[in-house]
Amino acid sequence: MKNWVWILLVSAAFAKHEEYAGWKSYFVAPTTQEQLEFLGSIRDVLDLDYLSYATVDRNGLVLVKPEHQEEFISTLNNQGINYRVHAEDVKKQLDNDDEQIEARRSSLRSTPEGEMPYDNYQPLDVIYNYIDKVAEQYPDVVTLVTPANSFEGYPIKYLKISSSNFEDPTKSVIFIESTIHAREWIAPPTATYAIHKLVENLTDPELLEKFDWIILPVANPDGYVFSFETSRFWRKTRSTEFSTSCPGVDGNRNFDFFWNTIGTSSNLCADNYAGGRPFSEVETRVVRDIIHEHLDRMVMYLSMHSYGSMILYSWGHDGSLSNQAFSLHSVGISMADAIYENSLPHFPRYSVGNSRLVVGYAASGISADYAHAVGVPLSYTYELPGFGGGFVGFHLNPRYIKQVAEETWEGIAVGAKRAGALFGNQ
Ligand code: 0X9
Ligand code: ZN
Repeated sequence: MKNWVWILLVSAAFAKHEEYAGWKSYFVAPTTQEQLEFLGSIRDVLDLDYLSYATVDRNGLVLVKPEHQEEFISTLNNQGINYRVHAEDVKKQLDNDDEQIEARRSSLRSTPEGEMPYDNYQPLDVIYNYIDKVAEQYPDVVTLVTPANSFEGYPIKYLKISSSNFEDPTKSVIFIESTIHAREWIAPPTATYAIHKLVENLTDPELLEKFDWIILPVANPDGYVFSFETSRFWRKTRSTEFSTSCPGVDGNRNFDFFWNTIGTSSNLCADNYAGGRPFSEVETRVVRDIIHEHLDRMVMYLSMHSYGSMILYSWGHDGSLSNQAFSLHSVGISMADAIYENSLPHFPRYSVGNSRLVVGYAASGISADYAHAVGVPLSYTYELPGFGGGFVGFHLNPRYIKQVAEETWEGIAVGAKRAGALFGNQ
């Protein structure tokens, strides 16, 4: 083959974001619960990818593939649902985002080894260096646990944080799991910031006197790395057990709670593919095992996702309420209030409610429902702030990462205290 052909082939293969050529993104603005439900119902039919969820009074953002553009537009027009184009050319927008993030990276000081910067999105090795360093520097309070390797062989790491080595049976356990969905890059900073506030900068000693903490900042390291290096919108794991051409399982559909009954796809290439069986993924088994190991003392489980500014609770498959609904709602509101008090005026206010009703579509096999079903009294999915709060293209502007980490921590801290008071042994 001629040299220039090789050059063309190689550059095409490595051109970034090429797979998103022809995709468009739209803001959608449902004005009634029926319209919101309708948007949820066409998700699978048109293979739509909601990056940010709408509520009745707030825009959502949806990615639409080239082959579904026409039908998407005509369907929305028929239903009278308001929309407007966000990015005419998703690939170009991603290229712009990259440039801005890179420009920001090069204008900032370089980060000393083992520090966790909050001025930009961080690759896995920076997060892992930070976790390792904290564990090394604070051995009396922090234990690093590597229960397994991911499908591709990255260690899955979590920290146990305790002033009594997890040996005091009267303390309540709080579990923060983050980034089971790869592309949700605002999640890891909220988890590492919680570590920071419990270990390096403890301003509220009660949080260690009464609680033991488990923090898993990147539950899906394979997917996270893949979303940095190859496909920005990668969501799933990267396992190839069920397909080599379409790897990956949606970690938040892989838990054994009404598994694969609704809001999942049997198409192996779909973003909400539930896997061949419950807990087929090592990444979800790690989360399951942590829940069971500490179940007798675990009062709150948080699964950190994005985007939408929502605090969601059970049940996600049918929209019914659990018999803990009052506590779930009341503590959810307390967390949202604490966040609001520490938020910025132009950030959207959190919505709190049943996940199926607030998001507009049903989902089965989600981690928060599993945790609640097996006995964690307070179990939530956090959809962290995104669009509307200052975006560069598809990213929450990196200048707001710190803000989100800080305000989310205020919510978590209030939630922990209320969880301890309601369900703890002290
Ligand atoms: O779909 C999910 O797994 C969660 N949203 S995300 O954008 N982070 O993927 C939300 C699950 C909420 N539950 C229901 N919709 N029932
Ligand atoms: Zn998610």
